Amino acid sequence: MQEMAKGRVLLVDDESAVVRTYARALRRAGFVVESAEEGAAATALLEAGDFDAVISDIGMPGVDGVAMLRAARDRDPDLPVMLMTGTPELETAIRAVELGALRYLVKPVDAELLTHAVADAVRLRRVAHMQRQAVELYRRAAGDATARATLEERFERALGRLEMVYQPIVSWSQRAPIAYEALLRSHEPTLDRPDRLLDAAEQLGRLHQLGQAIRAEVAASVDAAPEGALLFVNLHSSDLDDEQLFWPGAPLARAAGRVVLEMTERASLAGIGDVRARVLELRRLGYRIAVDDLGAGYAGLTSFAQLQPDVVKLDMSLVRGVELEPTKRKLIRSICQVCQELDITLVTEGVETANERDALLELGCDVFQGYLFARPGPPFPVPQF
Ligand code: G
Ligand code: MN
Repeated sequence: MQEMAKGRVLLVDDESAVVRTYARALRRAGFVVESAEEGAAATALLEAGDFDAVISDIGMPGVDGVAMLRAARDRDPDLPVMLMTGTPELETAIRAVELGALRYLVKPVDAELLTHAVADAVRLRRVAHMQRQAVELYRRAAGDATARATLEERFERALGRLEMVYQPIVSWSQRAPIAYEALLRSHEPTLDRPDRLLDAAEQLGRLHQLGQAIRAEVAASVDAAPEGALLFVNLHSSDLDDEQLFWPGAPLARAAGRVVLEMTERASLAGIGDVRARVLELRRLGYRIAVDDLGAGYAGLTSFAQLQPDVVKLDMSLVRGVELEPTKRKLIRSICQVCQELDITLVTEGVETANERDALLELGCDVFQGYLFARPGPPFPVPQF
């Protein structure tokens, strides 16, 4: 069996006798040696081959050893280069070390010293290579762990700093709020938007925990709500898979008679087992059910049949500019009629202007939510009429 090579070495010197002698010593010690007698040829070899070490004369015509050293290190910072000189000068020695030469050898170099120096260099080269790989692995692992830890930490802080704000839902004919929608906020600055907080909960598999925290917050505010006003609470579709939602003793369940649970049309209910039965169970607990964002999702009117809602909330995209768009008006008029026939309360969301309000009134709507009446705020904002 052929003995495994100890490493590939590039030997450069403009004196062929030196090249011959040193190459023989290195080969005898088990190295594979390639050689060049001037800098340009050496540089070409460096570009083509992958060497474990370079040993080069300094003073050569053309590309000298120092220039070659610079080129070699630019290409591969882990490549050990040793420089030799017959006329040692302090200045070149300093330059060589500055450029990262591993050693500075004075000719004639003893064969044993030469082979030891090259063996050390090759070993260093391998260690450097492994170190680089290890650092790379470590960086990748550490990066993942840091990202996870920080999201987890931020989510934890956000949970501790939850706040529910409330926006009135008003009856125009009564000129009074009939309900308030609870909306999620957090004082954790990096997760202060509800969509970000929900995304984080989803990524961390903690949606149920967030839902429970929201329901507990709302439950704690029920007694402070204006008399007779209902509280609307947004459910995430995954909350339907949370047993806690169905416990009769859970904090919000005890106030179920005053609570309307909103199920959004934006997210699909596919994947949630037997939605009908679960919604029926919520009704048995005393909750009322609303379909949220009607007109924004893909479920279309099927959710009417599936959820048999007490309340339907028309998405603000249908409300926006309603006074200018006959198609929107036609659609809203039909929805309004259907809701009246089925005894469903229709809420139009996102009413921002008096023109929108008036157009909606003309179409038969009476219950509004939007900045025109009040922005969401701490419990419980008084709407303007
Ligand atoms: O998806 P859902 O309908 O639950 O979302 C209600 C969101 O709409 C809240 O974030 C609330 O702040 C926002 N909102 C409420 N009223 C208005 C409004 O008049 N205009 C706009 N652009 N947003 C509103
Ligand atoms: Mn809502």
